[in-house]
Amino acid sequence: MKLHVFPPSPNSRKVMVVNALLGLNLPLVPVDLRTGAQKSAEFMAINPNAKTPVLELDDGSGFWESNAIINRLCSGAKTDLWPADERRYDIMRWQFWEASHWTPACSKFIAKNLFGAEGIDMAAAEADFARFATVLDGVLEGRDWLVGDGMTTADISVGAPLCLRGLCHYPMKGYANIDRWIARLEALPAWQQVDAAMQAAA
Ligand SMILES: N[C@@H](CCC(=O)N[C@@H](CS)C(=O)NCC(=O)O)C(=O)O
Repeated sequence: MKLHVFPPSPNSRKVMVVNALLGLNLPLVPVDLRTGAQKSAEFMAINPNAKTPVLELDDGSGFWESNAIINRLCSGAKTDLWPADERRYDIMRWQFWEASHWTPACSKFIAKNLFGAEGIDMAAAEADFARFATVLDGVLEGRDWLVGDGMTTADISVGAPLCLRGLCHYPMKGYANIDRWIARLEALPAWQQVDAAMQAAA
């Protein structure tokens, strides 16, 4: 198996962190989104959505959607990152929340401050960000991790978009529980390894 990734992207970060955390050492195939490599016929044969990341399986087919990829990788490794009990429903809940609400809220700041997009209503973007950051911060009150007592793929999925919070000026003031929780993720060597790959690709 191989992972097709663009290291600066939060969704690629998820699969790269899990690859490192589990010591899978799956080869990383870089896909430079800035050059449109994701739209090549070769790449679209493994992901017709023309998006990274993709897990290329041994038969050459592509398995896409970052949250599904990380759960699948963990399932093969039998790790508490994806525990084989009811915590999985809670993890999936956070992963749906991340994809449906959290990443879209962060994306407005990425579009404006990284890609220079014009015409975004930034007041609305700030309100949207505050709405969901308040939910996350509230749930993290008195907790180290989102689900159960240990880190799971929920933390990796929800934490990933925050890798761009400084660069893209997310309005992060006033969320002390998020600050503490993301610092825990950022202390992981696996997270730092992806930071290095992100900087090298930038
Ligand atoms: N829901 C998908 C989203 C993937 C996604 O949006 N990837 C972005 C990078 S973070 C991408 O490849 N964008 C390139 C494009 O849209 O052309 C997942 O979680 O894997």
